[in-house]
Amino acid sequence: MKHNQLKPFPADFLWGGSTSAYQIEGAWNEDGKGPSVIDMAKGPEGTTDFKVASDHYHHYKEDIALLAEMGFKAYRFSIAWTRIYPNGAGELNQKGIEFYDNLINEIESQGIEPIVTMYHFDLPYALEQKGGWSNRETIDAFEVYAKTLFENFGDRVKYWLTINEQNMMILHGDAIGTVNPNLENPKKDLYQQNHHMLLAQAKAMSLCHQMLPSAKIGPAPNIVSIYPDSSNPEDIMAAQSYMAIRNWLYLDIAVFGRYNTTAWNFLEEKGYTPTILDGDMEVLQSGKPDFIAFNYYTSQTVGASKEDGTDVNHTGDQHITIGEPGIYKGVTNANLEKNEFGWEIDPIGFRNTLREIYDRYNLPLIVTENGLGAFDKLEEGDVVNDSYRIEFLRKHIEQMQLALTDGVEVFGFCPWSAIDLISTHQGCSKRYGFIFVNRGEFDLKDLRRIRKNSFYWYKELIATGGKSLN
Ligand code: BGP
Repeated sequence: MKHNQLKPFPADFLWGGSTSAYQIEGAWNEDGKGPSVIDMAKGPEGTTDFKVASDHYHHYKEDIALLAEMGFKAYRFSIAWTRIYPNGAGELNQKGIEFYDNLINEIESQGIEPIVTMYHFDLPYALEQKGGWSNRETIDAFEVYAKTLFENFGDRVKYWLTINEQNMMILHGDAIGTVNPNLENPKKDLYQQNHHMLLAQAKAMSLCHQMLPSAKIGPAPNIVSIYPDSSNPEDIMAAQSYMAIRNWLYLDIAVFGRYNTTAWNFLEEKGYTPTILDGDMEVLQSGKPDFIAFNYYTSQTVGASKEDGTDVNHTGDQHITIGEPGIYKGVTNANLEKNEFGWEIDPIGFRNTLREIYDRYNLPLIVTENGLGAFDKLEEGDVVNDSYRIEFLRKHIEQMQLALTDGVEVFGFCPWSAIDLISTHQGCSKRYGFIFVNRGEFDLKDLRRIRKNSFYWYKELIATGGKSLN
């Protein structure tokens, strides 16, 4: 759709950036922090672990000052559950409360709005040992943890995100570490975990509304447009099915409190349906989000399943396979360019995604991740010329403005990542930030913070409220 005139970004638009605790903080076992599943996992050969990361735990003042210099209106970060409850439940770690108290105060003192993710992949290891999300006790532990966060930080934090990319933890449990390969039916178990996470999320949303009437809370899945490989009706049906299984399953429950019909049918067909106890559906119906946060990197394309052993494909990211025999087959989209890591780049798909989510749920949207991972180079004179990142973000922000002009209510943009951090699967050489952190995979160097070219570009964009784009 063409527009004669673009709508400007609202004056109070939340321009910002995102990080997550395990990827940026380091200090993995300091001041009483317990281990998370991430701390106990073994990463791919040749890549660093998350023990020091960007050492934000010790550099947070300097880091927040740099975000303020860029003009950030909002900063999305996550709280490490294991800093607050080292064993996931039980004894509270006062030092953990203190760290986030200081961090939030620092963010606020710089006039930045804190947006807190309560759980970003780093489940306490102690809970994992008792079955993790397969065990309903984890729901109770999450509720207590949520209450503690609301009690301690609710006076300053107005925006809460429940669970980061729950759909990726379920769909790609092999890559993110939620799957238990020793079980007879690991996928069925994943959908049981999913059901429990959804209950935990609904309880946290209800609790937030009871305890903090002026705060807002929402889920933060990874939602992307799904294209059919061709106009063949079989391909179109495959895309619809994948859309339901990948996207709507998660958001329909969060917003409407019910399982999506196509997705439920898929679970039945495959023998993956979770056990639902009396009262569960009432809990799901009672917790409602105020907005939808979502992460978008790339669209995905699927065709009809061939059921010939070729359905499950690597369609870009080497760690993620797409395909479900009998339902859809992951394919490459020949219309799209790819980044250095094989991820397809699709800014128009970003506009499509914003429109699709808004049309379906009619809730305000905030983008909590979008960005380009690349092997940035530090040049002489502390220069990092990441023009490719500027290009990527420019194109996506242009499409976001078009979506806004289409009528989509989007109130913030927090790209990944505010500062360089450790990639979930590809170490610290795959960088996303506006700020370079001077370290190698195994050589910590001086961890100096260096402004990249994108830092100055984004600063200007924020200062002009997006006008410098045009
Ligand atoms: C999202 C996660 C982030 C981050 C990002 C980039 O799925 O929420 O934590 O890791 O993807 O992915 P990667 O680090 O694998 O490049």
